[in-house]
Amino acid sequence: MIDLARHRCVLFDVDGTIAETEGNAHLPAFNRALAEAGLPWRWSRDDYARLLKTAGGFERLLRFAQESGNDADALRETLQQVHKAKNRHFAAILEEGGLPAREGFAELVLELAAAGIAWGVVTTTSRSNWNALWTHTLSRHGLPEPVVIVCGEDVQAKKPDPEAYELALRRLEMPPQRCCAIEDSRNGLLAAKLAGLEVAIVKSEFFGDEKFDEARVVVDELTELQPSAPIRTVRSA
Ligand code: XBP
Ligand code: MG
Repeated sequence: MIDLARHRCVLFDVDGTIAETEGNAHLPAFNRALAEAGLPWRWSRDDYARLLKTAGGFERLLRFAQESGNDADALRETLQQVHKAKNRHFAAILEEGGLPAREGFAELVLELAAAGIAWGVVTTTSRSNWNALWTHTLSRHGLPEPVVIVCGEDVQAKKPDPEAYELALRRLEMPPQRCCAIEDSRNGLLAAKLAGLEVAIVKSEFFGDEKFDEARVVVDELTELQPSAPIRTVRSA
């Protein structure tokens, strides 16, 4: 069980948790940027499922370059440009209006607010991607603004390192016992647990089969998480 009402702030991961951004926006944006750069690589959904084990879009590009036998160091600058272009395409895809928040997200944040519980964002995606999601997808729901936002640029080490969660707690001036995290991936789960937080997992498109034993609860949808109604633990198969 997880009782969100015991906490003063609920920290949300972004990709896969607030919206299914990976397959619907990051992946097509990567492929557009790779084509634009004249690189012959195109990623399928299966390629991307494997590459997602590496957190961070730039790190993902570097890893792919190494695995496909390229001199990743020589390609570093090109890949930095590809990553920037990917984030521009990501914003354009969201601006086109194609990506809703996950079912139950807006309702959950509004229920938390009504119960006096704040919400925050702890992601290792780029800040521009968070801004695009807020502007084009989330702002229409009339939500209170998150009380803390930690993005990839704010940390040296991405998830599963706990740095992003530790920074959020410092900014909030709260101990980990007063907050909990909602994540969709094992990397995110480990980052939050290492920072001392209780974690709820909501299963997502690419990470549904990962190992989530350390989570307090595993659910299929955010609609199953409510501040007023603690729910029973449902373990992944
Ligand atoms: C998100 C990521 C990111 C996105 C791409 O992790 O792993 O790398 O896939 O974003 P989380 P960038 O939200 O779980 O912290 O290209 O901006 O890195
Ligand atoms: Mg995620």
